[in-house]
Amino acid sequence: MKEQLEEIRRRALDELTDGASDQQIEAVRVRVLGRSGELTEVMRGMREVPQAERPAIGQLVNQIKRELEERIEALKLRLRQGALERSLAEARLDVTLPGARVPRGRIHPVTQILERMLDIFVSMGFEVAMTRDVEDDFHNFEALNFPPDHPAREMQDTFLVGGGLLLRSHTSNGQIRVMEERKPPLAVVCPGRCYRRDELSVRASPMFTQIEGFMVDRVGRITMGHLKGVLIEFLRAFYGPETGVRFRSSYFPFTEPSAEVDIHCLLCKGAGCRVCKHTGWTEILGCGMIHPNVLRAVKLDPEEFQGFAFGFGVERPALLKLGVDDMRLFFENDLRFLAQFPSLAGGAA
Ligand code: 2U9
Repeated sequence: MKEQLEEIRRRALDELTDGASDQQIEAVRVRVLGRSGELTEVMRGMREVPQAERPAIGQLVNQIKRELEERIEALKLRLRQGALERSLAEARLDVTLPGARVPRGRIHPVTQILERMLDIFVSMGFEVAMTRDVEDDFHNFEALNFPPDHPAREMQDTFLVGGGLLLRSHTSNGQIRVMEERKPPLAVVCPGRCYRRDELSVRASPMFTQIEGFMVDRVGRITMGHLKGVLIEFLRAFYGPETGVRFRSSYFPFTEPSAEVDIHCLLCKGAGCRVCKHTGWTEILGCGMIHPNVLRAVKLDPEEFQGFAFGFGVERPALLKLGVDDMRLFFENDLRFLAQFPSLAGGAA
């Protein structure tokens, strides 16, 4: 039996060579050490071995078992290490290589100006409400006291999209919707895109950005004085504390009384130049006390409530503030132009 055991050991060790694969090692393990493997079979035959020789045979079996287990473990460890080294060599990462530069975007100059303007109104306690671009005739015209035959309602002035809908021609629709949904006191600014059938030119665009705002409370609490105070505060915060401001009486269907507001020409500071046609002033916004018919349209009693409203375009102040001389540049998406207005959110080129 001893010779039989030595033979099992010799054959196993012959097969467990340094170059043996995982499968070969496993095959030897199962054949020799497995539950019905060769060593187990030998142990079964112990009954025929004389009593006196049994301990020596038992010891030999255990020794062979240990020896083969150790050899198998050593070979498996070597295989694992080899696999790890190969994978490290193949998937080597050079951490000293320079990283790929991720181009960072910038906030569009008109949006930057819009946000600066909104910040000023928010600092005065106004809320910001974003409202819809596609609107119905009631919210864009009728509720704002536009007579049925007003030229702005004509197809040549407003984009009609069918089904009684149109692209809003001002953000006043937003203020109507806010007043329909909520009761005064309200102080809200509505920024957004507006659309009019103008040709794209140096000074105008068929799509432009507006901010309109309003404040409504009980009669006597909001006056033309508050309107002037809010607008002068806004204009001096945006254009500088020395900016000259004047109010001229005007007409809009949705406000009564109405006014247009001029600031000193930014170029000549009021002295008069070609840009301001030698008047020293630039028209910058429109405003007024909300017309009683507009309040009635949103089911507010004009005997009980009163308020002011104002509106202005953002692109023209952006042109003045950024020293750009052609409105079309804002809409062409030429990165060489846009990259000239780095913003807080933008990175290096
Ligand atoms: C409601 C009531 C009144 C908003 C106003 C103006 C005067 C105005 C234009 C200036 C140049 C817009 O960009 S522009 O074409 N706007 O002059 N807007 S008062 O009046 C409102 C708005 C909503 C419910």
